[in-house]
Formats: sequence, C-alpha cells, structure tokens
Amino acid sequence: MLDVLCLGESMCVFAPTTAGPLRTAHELYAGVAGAESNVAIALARLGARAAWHGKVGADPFGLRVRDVLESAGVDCAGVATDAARPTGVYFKDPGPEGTVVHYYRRGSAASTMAPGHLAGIEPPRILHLSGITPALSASCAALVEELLVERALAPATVSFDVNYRPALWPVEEAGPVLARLAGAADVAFVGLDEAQTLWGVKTVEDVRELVPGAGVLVVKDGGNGVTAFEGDERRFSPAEPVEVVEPVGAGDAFAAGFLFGRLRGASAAASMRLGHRLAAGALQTVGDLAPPPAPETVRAILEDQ
Ligand code: KDG
Repeated sequence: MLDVLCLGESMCVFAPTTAGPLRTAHELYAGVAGAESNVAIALARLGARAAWHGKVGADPFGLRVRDVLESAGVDCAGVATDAARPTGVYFKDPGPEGTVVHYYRRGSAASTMAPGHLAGIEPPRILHLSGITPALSASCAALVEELLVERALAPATVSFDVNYRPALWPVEEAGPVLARLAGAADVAFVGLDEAQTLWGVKTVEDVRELVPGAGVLVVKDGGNGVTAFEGDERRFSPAEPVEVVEPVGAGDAFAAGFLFGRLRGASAAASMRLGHRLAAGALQTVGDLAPPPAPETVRAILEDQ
C-alpha cells in the first residue's frame, strides 16, 4: 500500500541564474516544480512510499517532470500523458519587490484532469491535494470535489494544502471554495498570510473558527512558527531561525515533514519539528527543495515526543 499519493500539476520552471530580472537575463536555470510533486519528492527522499499522479504533455517538459520525480524515488506509474496538450511551464522574475511568477499553463495537459482520474486506484494511507488544482479548470475543480468532499479514495486520510495562487484566480472566487475544501479535509495546511488575504481574518484562532471542520488544522506563520489545532488541543511550535535565500517550496517541505511524522505515528509536536527542519532546508536553497536531513536526525526528531 502506498503511504502517500499526491495529485496535482507539475511543470517546468525557468528562472534567471543571476539576481537580475527576466527582462535582461541571459541565462536561465531550468527545473521541475509543482506543489504536490514537491511534497511527493520530499516524502520519497525521507523513505516513504510516495506516488505522484498528474497529466503531462508528450513533450520534453513532460519527460523531464517524470525523470526528476522518478530519480527522487517517486512512483510515477499513474502519470497520464495527453498528446494533444502541452506540459505547463512557468518563469520566475526576481525583482526589488520580490519574485513575480509568470505561468504558461492555461489549457495544459494537467488542466484536463477530471472526475474519475483516480478510478480503480488502491487507496493510499494519505491522499495529498492542494488548492492549486481547483483553480486550473472546472474539471480539475470537480476532481478535487470528488476526492476530498465525496472521498472517492476512502478510507485514505485526505490532506489539503490551501496554497492560494493569486495569478490563477481572484480572492472573491477562491476564498469560499478554499475555506470549504480545507474544512472538509482530515489535515489542512494554511499560511496565516494567505488566510488573511483569502478570508480577511487576523489571528490563528480566527482561522480555526473559519475552518472548524478540518481534523487537524495547521496554521503556518512564517518565521514565527506553526500552530496545530486538533480537536480541543492547540499546539504552537516555533520555526527554526534561518537566513532565507528563496522561500518557494518551504510550505511543501513543511507539509512533507509533518505528514511523514504522522505516518510514523509521531506526535503533532514532533511532526511539526520535522516539518520545520525540512522547511528550513528549503528556505536556504534557490530550488524548491533541499536534500533531506540524515535518517538519524529524522529519527531523533520524531522520537523526542
Ligand atoms: O509551492 C511551490 C509551488 O508554488 C511551485 O512549485 C509551483 O506548483 C506551483 C504553482 O502552481 O505555483
């Protein structure tokens, strides 16, 4: 049985190799990125049986996505190919105000995923989804509905990272959809900053009030730390202090560390500590993910309840 099945869109990403903006860059770094596939990679590197399901085009970008995931130990047997549509790509444009993302993913192969996409699949222990997928197309939104709300892969635990991407859909549309989906999940992750943008809330307690249904609600407050709500319990875990190089991917790394802890039966406190350790690595690299901590470090973190 799979430990975790992650479903979503994975793309090729291009970014200037130097600090300057895209407009004047001469050299671009090429990589593979996708919130859910990042989680699958991080989990596989920790030793979990992880699979990624999605759709890619019959093009070099799709082949690259598969190669990168497979070489990280992620099971890609369920990756579909759509010969009529491209693999999505995006560009990172670093500037004085931060990095702007330019997506070229409308009409991508992944955007044609639809209900029934995982039909006949043996339920994994955890199914991990994110709020990016319902923004891709109406059929992708219906697929998330089927998997998360209707529980097509029961009895899998369903994990959902809100991952609001403003370039994909406006707050007025995304806010109510993402609140409802997070509230239907067994484990929901949300950043306090994105909760403030999406739902106009102020504190982590406000987020819990807005999303009372999530079995475990994990609210991430950047460099301050993370609060996990489970039933009547509330636990805070401070973040590791780090020098941030590039923040993209840190949320995925945290989710992977937290889910790995839960898979190994660790407490919420220990799972959050492992999440922080992975996030700290991701924050200190230009790519989305850093190499995982040594197995003895992971063991020590998880054993210290
Ligand atoms: O969480 C990191 C992702 O945002 C990045 O890898 C790209 O999946 C991506 C997206 O849709 O923005």
